[in-house]
Amino acid sequence: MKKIMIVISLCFIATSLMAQTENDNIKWTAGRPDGHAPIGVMGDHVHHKGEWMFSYRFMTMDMEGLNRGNDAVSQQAVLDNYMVSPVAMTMNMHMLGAMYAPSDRFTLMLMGNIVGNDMQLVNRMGNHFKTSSSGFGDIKLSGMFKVLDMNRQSLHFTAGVSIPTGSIEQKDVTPMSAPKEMPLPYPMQNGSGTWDPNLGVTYLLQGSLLSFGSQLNGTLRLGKNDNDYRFGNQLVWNNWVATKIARFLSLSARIEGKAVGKIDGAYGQLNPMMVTTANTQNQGGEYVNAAFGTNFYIPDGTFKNIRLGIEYLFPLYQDVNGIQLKNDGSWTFGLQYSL
Ligand SMILES: [Cu+2]
Repeated sequence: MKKIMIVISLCFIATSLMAQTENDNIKWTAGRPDGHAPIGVMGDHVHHKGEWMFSYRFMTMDMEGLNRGNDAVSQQAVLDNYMVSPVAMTMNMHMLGAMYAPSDRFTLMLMGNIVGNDMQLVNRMGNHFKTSSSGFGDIKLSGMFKVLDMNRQSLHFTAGVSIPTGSIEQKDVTPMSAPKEMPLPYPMQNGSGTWDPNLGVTYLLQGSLLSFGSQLNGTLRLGKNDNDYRFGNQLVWNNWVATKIARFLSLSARIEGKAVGKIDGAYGQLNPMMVTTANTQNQGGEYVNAAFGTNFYIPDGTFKNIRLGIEYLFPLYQDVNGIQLKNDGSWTFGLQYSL
């Protein structure tokens, strides 16, 4: 916790330094490498009337080892209560996005993804096995309303909905079900199965060399999906500082706080004693992550307005509900092109 407080204080010091850059009447601009947030942040900016933007992101996340709450727990302790224990998991996600601004005040955003999950597990006999799932995830449609744009500051509200296009019927063969397939646990599904509204607010501030952004985003899960459950609500708070070290290059640091609720309801086909991930009590938690990244931006010439972003995110603190795999860090690579 001490480490987290130090990093957060550093962010605030950086911010107050920036506040001292003179507040002339220049408007906030996307035309610099840190004019977009670190690539792991979504919906951080709006566009001018008539502008389009297309983006592609690849995210890969590793999880390994087990936590009960805030503390590490051994595989043996898990196998005392469950027939199977997760060992590690890798999640890969390809994300495609499009943005269009019908006016200076309003920007539309559409995001879709293809997700692939691989989980390694071990049973009480010590046999290791793997399960996999992949396919389209949920599609997210958002509208962004700019409410402030002056003195190098910008503020916009985001309202969106996640459309349940991702499958919640992912199955695979396990040693217990062979040769048949069985339904995979909650974290291995491609989508939420529910229509999830989300609301957000984003504040941006630019100095001559530094920039700062803060975004609060909440996702509500309403109703139940076809398998009689809904994932937990989610609240994410992101804060980032970036420094423009050249016309085409910036470096960024980010702190992310995240709270995810437990699953409500349960899928009757999953046995909660089989594996931790099939138990609705072992979902969600509180997380603080830190991330470092870089944005590369082409300000002019033939490839003007192409942007490349790379970001590495790692956990500072994770207090999970029940027993869950530990987040080990994730990489995001992205390409953005506006015209
Ligand atoms: Cu954009």
